[in-house]
Amino acid sequence: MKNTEVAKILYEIADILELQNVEFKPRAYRKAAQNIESLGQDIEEIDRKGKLLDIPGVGKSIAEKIHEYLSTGKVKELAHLRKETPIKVEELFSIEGLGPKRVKQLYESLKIKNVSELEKAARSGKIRKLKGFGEREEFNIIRAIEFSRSHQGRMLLGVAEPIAQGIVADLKKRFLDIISIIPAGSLRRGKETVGDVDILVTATKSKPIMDYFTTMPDVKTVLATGPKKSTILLTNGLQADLRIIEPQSWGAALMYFTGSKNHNIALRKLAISKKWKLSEYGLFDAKGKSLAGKTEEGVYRKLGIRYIEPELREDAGEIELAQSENLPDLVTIKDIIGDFHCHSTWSDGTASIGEMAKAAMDAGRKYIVMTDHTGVLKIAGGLEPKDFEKQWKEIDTLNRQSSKKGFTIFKGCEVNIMEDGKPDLPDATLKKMDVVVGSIHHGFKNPSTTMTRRIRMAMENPHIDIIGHLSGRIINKREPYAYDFDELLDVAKSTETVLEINSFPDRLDLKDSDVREAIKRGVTLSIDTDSHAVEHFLNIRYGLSTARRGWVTRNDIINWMSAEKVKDYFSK
Ligand code: DGT
Ligand code: CA
Ligand code: CA
Ligand code: ZN
Repeated sequence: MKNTEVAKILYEIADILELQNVEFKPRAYRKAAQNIESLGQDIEEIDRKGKLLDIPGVGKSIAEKIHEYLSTGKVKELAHLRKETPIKVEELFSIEGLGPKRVKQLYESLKIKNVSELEKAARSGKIRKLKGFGEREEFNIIRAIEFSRSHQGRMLLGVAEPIAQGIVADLKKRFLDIISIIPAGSLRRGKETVGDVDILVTATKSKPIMDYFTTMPDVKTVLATGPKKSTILLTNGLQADLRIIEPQSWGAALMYFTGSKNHNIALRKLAISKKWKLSEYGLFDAKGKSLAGKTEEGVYRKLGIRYIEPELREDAGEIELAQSENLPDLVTIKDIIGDFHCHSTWSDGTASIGEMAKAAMDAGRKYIVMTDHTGVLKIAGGLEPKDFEKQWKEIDTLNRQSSKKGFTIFKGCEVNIMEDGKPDLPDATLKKMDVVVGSIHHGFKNPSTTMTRRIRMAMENPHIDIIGHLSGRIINKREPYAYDFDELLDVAKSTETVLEINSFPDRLDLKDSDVREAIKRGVTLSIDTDSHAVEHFLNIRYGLSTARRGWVTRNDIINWMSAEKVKDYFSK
């Protein structure tokens, strides 16, 4: 599928047009790109059928460019734009703090076109002299460049997973003799980023599968190839291995290549303590006789321990607990019937409340809390008290319709926690809402004592129920704010404030290790999508894997509660 590639081209056109101060068009290109990214269908197939115009947001001119790209591999207009504005936009935008306005200013005043020129200018003290910049901004740019450099090469789980599943689905469709196929490695363990994808396959005839894998349309480079294993780099930047596995070794290989490496090492030690040998080929006794290997369950059982879910396989105490039958019963998707954080066109979402409710219902939820942005966030279309009054009328109407389907829309908001720790909506408005999420969206760079006090005050506010994306990190882009997590866990516990696990692929905030710490301390969590578009409800699986990696059980979260119980829970 070339969907990601096409979207990337459209995003680039949007970025350059924005730098050229062109109005409206950037938004149209972005919208089309978003829709193409989340399309279930292959864009090439749609193009072949001449149905590009049926894609929402794709008009005649965008359709022409897509067709041109798919048939020639180029877009003349983009080449022209790049010549007019020769800036590596995507590269510069990946540096935290740089948006269109600043990138434009840097280009016009210092001719900065890419990150390496940016770094040179910053290190030689040229940036601090620009209007609107100072020493602090210059220092922040250098830090952001270093941060981004040290995180390169790892792809977000939410980007890699759909691509990997796409490859798996394609192979399954083409080769009907495939017995088992699965992406193992860090992806199967649900890690927030993956270095590469490790696909395992068992089939009666492996050569044609391998041949196809290394010549698929999206392959950019074949890094290694052989009868049992090949490694490819895709045009979208993903690196993937395909390994052919013998059926009798399937379980052992799946365990081995799921990892983690430390989990494997600990298991191997356990085998050795029984005078056995564990490898990717199976579990063998001292004489080399096979004891297990066909299934993962069989190998764990033979080793005398309960099956360990992939998300727990980090050698973080899971093997000991599996030996004593004390593994946690991890939360599953069945436990998630509600979503406490999503947005509509009332603020910066792309769909109406009704459309969002329908999408949540389709994703298996029984209720959502509508949490549009509030006042201060003008760019995100923040709502004022009188806007909420109007929004509630719409919600009441929708609820009268959807109650027949057993679905509830709760009234809420994502209120800004201001620098003084206060919400930017009056208490009188907050009081009328069912659930209030409080988040920080500006003023990130204060010292730890200030940030801790600010968040503490929000938790102590009786109207704020949930703290959204507490750390504020953006994976591969922005570090968490400075704050005293330990102290805040105490405050969350004593004020009964819920902490969110935000499922957005580049947030996953709280992160896995913080999740584990939070529940150890008895803090209650919610797993939410923060959806800004209908397709975002599907991101719940990434929040879920983060929760599972943090050893979360059903009792640690609020998402299993029925709508009636939610009302009850938050009215006290
Ligand atoms: P990644 O790709 O960096 O996100 O992380 P993984 O965990 O997918 O690591 P990767 O792709 O290098 O290898 C996949 C699995 O194969 C890994 O989780 C465990 C296993 N493995 C790889 N190298 C070794 C090794 O030297 N010893 C052991 N015991 N296992 C290994
Ligand atoms: Ca891997
Ligand atoms: Ca690998
Ligand atoms: Zn939000």
